[in-house]
Amino acid sequence: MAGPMITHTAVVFPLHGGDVRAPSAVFDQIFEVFLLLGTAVGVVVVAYTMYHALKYRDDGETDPYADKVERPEMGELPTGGSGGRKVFYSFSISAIIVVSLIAWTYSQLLYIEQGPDPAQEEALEIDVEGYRFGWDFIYPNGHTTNTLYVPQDRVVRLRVTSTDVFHNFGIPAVRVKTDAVPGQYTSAWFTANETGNYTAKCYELCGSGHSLMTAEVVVLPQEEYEDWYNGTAGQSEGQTANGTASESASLGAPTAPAATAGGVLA
Ligand SMILES: [Cu+2]
Repeated sequence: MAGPMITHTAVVFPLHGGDVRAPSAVFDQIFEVFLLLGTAVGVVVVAYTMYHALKYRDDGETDPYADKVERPEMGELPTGGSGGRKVFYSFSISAIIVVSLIAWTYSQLLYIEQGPDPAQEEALEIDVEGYRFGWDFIYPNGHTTNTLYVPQDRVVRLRVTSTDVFHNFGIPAVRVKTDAVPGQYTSAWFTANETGNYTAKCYELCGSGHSLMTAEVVVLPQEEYEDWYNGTAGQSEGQTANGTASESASLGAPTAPAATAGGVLA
């Protein structure tokens, strides 16, 4: 693919910015539903087991039900006394619950994959370039930073790539994470509902500085972000990939092939 395409679009803040369901809310809900159902299943199974262990315990007496029930022989499938209806219902209800859960979870993950309707929400697009060992953030006006500034309650679409080796860009606080692969772009999106400082990290082992390959993420109120963005023209702080590559080479880190390091995004 050719170099990063930077489109010059006006910054427009939609009035319904906070309406979009954030990925963090989606993942939290999936977690809560599974936690709740898992707990419910655990309680039912353990309670049922304990109850029957107690009820049918060997208390030293002879079988008090000997004349009332017909005991299954060794190897015979118990029918539960009603033609296997109990087994049938248990299986059916379990299957319905499991299949519904899979379908629901899948629909939630599809939403994460596709992102909110572009007609409903105009996204802020930021290019992310990983290199050993740091991140450049390139804004629609071409401004480049090493700190990711984003407005609160706004859909942010990231186009992530790498200028040398495989990296992986992730911000745990807003539940976004995607591969940074040289020569191609992967996209991911998030909305940050609360202002504050967060940390982005590299999640693909990429060399001696991998664990230090972090970037600060600052979520600003929309007006503050707009002020910052309007004052950014012509004062970029990003590092070039080539400069970083030669730095790491002098530190003894393995150097990527020339075609990957410099050629792809030149
Ligand atoms: Cu990395």
